Amino acid sequence: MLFKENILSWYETHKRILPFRDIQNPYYTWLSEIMLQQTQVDTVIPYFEKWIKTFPTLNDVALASQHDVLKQWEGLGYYSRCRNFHKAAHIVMNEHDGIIPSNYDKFLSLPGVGPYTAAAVMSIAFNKPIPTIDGNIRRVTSRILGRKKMRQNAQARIKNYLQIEIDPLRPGDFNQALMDLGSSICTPTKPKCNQCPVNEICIALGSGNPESYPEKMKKKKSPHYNVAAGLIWDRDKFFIQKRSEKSLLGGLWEFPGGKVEKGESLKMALKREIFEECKIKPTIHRKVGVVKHVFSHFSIEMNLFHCSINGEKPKTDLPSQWIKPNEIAQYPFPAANHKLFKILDQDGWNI
Ligand code: DGT
Repeated sequence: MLFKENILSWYETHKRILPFRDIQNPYYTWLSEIMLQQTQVDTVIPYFEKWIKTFPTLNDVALASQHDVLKQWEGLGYYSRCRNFHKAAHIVMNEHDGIIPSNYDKFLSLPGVGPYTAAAVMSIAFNKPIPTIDGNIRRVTSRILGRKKMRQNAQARIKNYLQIEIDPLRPGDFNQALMDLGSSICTPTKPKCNQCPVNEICIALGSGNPESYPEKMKKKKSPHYNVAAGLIWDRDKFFIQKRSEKSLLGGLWEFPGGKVEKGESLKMALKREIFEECKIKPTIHRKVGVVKHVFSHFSIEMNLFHCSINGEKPKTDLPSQWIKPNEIAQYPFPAANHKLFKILDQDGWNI
């Protein structure tokens, strides 16, 4: 049975129609691959479409401010992807005459580009026979080869197999066919093996229990933090600051606050955090609300309190602003803050 022929002819009739596919534009391919890291296709599509309307070329990305690119990325999460893409756009404009490198190593050296993204862009946009190995493709191949344990030698075996099988004339289609096969047929649970174009050679299917391939890794329990933050008012404006570039959610705007430490009440933590960050002791009023948000490695419960200043002005090392509620749309905020804005819109913004 001809593996690549079957995979490619299945792709012809079953491929997902996506706005960044079948368009020879390396900028689109690169952007979509970055957006698709840790994010589902359905979530990415509207962001991708809005982004390319705002920034039709990579040069438009390079010319935009970090604030403006983060505003377009707002809600998509993992914001370092956006900051790195922005930095990489500058490098392409300044050091590569505005041309996205078609050399694997040169492209790999750009910020935010790892081996997976480099392989995807090289194969899809530049027709280079480099296999991509993401979670879907690893699962498909481990089943075909009957590799249950994902030890280093199994990973190497997968890579070798794909390197041999990849179609040198249509490497991008080959990689995308395997991605689509993994997401629609060779799914983690209940794979639809009777519809699979390569079921005849699948060792995992032959074993009678394809779902058990590859062996699932035990997930570490992720920590949960209680966070207290302050909506600090001075008349009709409240205080926001920009999170430091190096922190999680870097470059987004936030309310002063932070994690509750052991033995602290929410209000004690809030007082401490505001004093540490802004050197003021505001009066804490009623709670606006509490919202939950799950990140990749931990989750938070964020408690927001109305606060008012007592004649003191916050002193912070971070860029800061006093804004009115109707100005929030001008700033990129984390998703948890948007959940709190919804509560404020419903219950009223006044203390
Ligand atoms: P540390 O000690 O560096 O781990 O951090 P903390 O405890 O000073 O605080 P921070 O700000 O890193 O932790 C708060 C978490 O809540 C963090 O994951 C970001 C998230 N978050 C989302 N929206 C906001 C906000 O408006 N204000 C604050 N402070 N945190 C926010």
